[in-house]
Amino acid sequence: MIEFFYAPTPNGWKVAIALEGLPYRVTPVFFNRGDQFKPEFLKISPNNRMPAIIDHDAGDGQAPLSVFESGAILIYLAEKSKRFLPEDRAGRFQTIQWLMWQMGGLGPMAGQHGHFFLYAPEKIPYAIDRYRAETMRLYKVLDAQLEKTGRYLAGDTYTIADMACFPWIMTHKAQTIPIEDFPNVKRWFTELRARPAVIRGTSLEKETFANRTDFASEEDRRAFFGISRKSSCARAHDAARPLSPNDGEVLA
Ligand SMILES: N[C@@H](CCC(=O)N[C@@H](CS)C(=O)NCC(=O)O)C(=O)O
Repeated sequence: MIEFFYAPTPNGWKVAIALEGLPYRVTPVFFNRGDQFKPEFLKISPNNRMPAIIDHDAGDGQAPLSVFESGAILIYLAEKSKRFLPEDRAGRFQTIQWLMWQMGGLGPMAGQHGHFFLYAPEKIPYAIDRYRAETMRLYKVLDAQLEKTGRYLAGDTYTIADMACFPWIMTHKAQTIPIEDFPNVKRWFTELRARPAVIRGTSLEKETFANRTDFASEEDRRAFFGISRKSSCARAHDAARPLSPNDGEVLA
């Protein structure tokens, strides 16, 4: 059984999608009560971020194995299930390079754009313009790759690279990124959001997190959402808007 430390954000959904079909249980990470800073969580995720997993059945009588960083978790799950990561070297590295592109580029840049565009207490045009331009550039790169393959990021096969990128493209509407300008991204996004595992993964534990702004006090709330340790995901959490993969309306 895999224990999945989860909150409903793009980085959480990547792993939720990949876990579909595997035996797992969810341990919710409530940012509003500081679960990510608790010592027992820091033992498995020293960067105080979700997602993280513990595989209690790591195989061959091995001790439970924990993994943090969503990209590493996706590779771990793909190796375990022998799905979504091609075995041939070319396909494997085609997948891994686009996964790394998401982890180092699309996620952080779209995340920063979401932060400055949607949630920052003051609107800073320089920051908004910088991250918007970079996010748009990355959409263009994604579009060109999807045009080249005609199907998925790594070719004809759906892989963990697609799972990693999809939840970030879900943010396009809230971030007013004109997806119409990226027809291959739109085609790919439309196909992926109809996949049952994607629908289930991106809807995981909606009810559990429905009321997630219940901070003990306004002071606690402000301390958590203060600039010093504020991530855009946590602000999305705070905003508690409905998450709906079917219309691409989601925050990040
Ligand atoms: N690179 C990390 C990023 C994880 C991350 O930023 N998680 C956010 C939610 S999307 C988080 O746990 N934030 C908690 C906080 O801001 O204290 C990954 O991909 O796993």
